[in-house]
Amino acid sequence: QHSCKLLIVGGGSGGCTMAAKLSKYERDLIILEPNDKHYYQPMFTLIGGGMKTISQSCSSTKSVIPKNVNWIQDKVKSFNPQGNIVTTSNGDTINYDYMVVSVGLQYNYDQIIGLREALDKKDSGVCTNYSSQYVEKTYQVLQNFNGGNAIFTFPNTPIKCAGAPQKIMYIAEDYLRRKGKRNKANIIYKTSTPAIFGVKKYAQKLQQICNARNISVGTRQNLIQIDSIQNKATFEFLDEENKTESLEYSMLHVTPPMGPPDVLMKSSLSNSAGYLDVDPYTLRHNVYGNVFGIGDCTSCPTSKTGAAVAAQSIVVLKNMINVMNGKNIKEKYDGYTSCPLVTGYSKCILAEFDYDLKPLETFPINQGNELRIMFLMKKHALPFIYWNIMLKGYWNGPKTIRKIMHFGLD
Ligand code: FAD
Ligand code: UQ1
Repeated sequence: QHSCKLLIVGGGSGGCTMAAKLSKYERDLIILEPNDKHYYQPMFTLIGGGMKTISQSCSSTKSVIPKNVNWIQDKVKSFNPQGNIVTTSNGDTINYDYMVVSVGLQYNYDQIIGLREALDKKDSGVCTNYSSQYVEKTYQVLQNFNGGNAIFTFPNTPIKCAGAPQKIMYIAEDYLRRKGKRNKANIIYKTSTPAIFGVKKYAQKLQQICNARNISVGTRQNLIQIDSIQNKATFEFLDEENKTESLEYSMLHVTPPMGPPDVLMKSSLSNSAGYLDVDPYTLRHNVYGNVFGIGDCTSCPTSKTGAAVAAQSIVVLKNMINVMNGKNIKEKYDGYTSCPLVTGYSKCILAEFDYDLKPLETFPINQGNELRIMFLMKKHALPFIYWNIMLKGYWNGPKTIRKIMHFGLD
C-alpha cells in the first residue's frame, strides 16, 4: 500500500550507496532493508585475525540511510516487475516507477553436510569469516590451535570477495609463526577453482608465497561434508569421478557455498543461473528497462566486491537519471573490481582488475608485491572511505586517483 517513484531493494553496500547518490536528485525514495545493523564486511578478515573487533565493523542501519530517504524495515517476498510492484514479508505492497535491486548473495550452508552444526558447536574448530554471527569464532579457534591440520576452503560456487578464503589463511600462518607454533601445523588450502586466483599476475605471486611458506594448495577440490564428532572433513575431486578424500582437522575455516537469494532466483528478474539479469556494461535490466542492479546479486561477470559496487554506483546513477529523463544511456562499467589480498599481519597485495582480468592498478608501483602501505590502507583508510565517503554518495572507486597517478606514465 506504499507507492514511490524510486524503490531500492536491499540496504547493504550497494543499496545504501545508491540511496545516498539518488537522494541528491530524487525525494520520493523508499529503501527496503530488513536488518537494523549494517556491517562493513571487508573488515571481517581482520576480525578473524584479531586485528579489529566486531563493533568496529558495525553501525546502525538508521545511521547509514540518508535522513530524507524512507526506510521500510522489511524484506521483499516476491517481485512482480510486469506490474511494477513488490510484496513484502509483512504483507505490504510497494508500487514503483523505477527500481534498484541490490539484495546481495545468500549463504547456502545446507549444501555442506554438517556445516551448520559444526559452526554452532563451540569447540569444533570449525569457523567462517563470512558471517557476523561466526567471525569472532575464527580468532578463538586460531588462539586455541595446538597443532595438526589447519584447512581453508573455497566452495564450488561464485562467492563474494574471492580472495577472502585465502587471506585468513595467510594471517593464520603468520599468527602461528609469531606464536612459535608454526612447525606443529600443516596449512592446507582446498579450492574448487582451477588456480589460486583468477588473474595470472596475482596468482603467480600467491602461488610463490604458498610455496615459500610451506602451504599446500589443492585445486578442484570441494568440501562436501564435515563430521564434527571425529573432526573430519570430506572433499570431492571435481575432475575425477567418485573420488573423495577425508582429512582430520584441528582448524577448519569454511567459505560457505553462495548463490542469489531465493526470492530473486524464483522471480522473472533473474537469468538461468538465478542472478539479476542486467547488461554487464550499463547495469540496466535486460528485460525491464525501469530496473537496474548493483552489487553481488547481479549477473555481471566480475569478482563480487565492495570495490566493484563503488565503480558500478556512478554508472547506475548516471544511467538511471537519463532513463528517468527519457534520454539515451551511455555510461559503461568496465568490470573494475579490487581485492586487497592481506598476506599477514602487516602486508598486502592490492589486486585490481577489469572484465578482461587485466590488472588495472591505481598506484604507479607494482601492486603485485606484498606492501605494508597497502595493508595500512586496507586497515585504516578503506573503512574511513566506506563509512564517510562511499555511504555518503561521493566515492566512485579510485578511477580518478588512478588517472592522476598515471598522468604522463601510460
Ligand atoms: P550486501 O552488502 O551483502 O547487501 C545486501 C543487502 O540486501 C543486505 O543488507 C540484505 O539484508 C538485503 N536483502 C537480502 N534479501 C533481501 C530481500 N528479500 N529484501 C530486502 N533486502 C534484502 N569487498 C571489497 O571490496 N574488499 C574486500 O576486502 C572485501 N572483503 C570481504 C571479506 C568478507 C569476509 C566478506 C564477507 C565480504 C568482503 N567483501 C569485500 C565483499 C563486499 O562486502 C560485498 O561485495 C558487498 O557488500 C556487496 O554489496 P551488496 O550491496 O551487493 O550486498
Ligand atoms: C574500494 O574502493 C573499496 O570501496 C570502498 C573497497 O572496500 C570495500 C576496497 O577494498 C578497495 C580495495 C577499493 C579500491 C580503492 C583503492 C584506493 C585502490
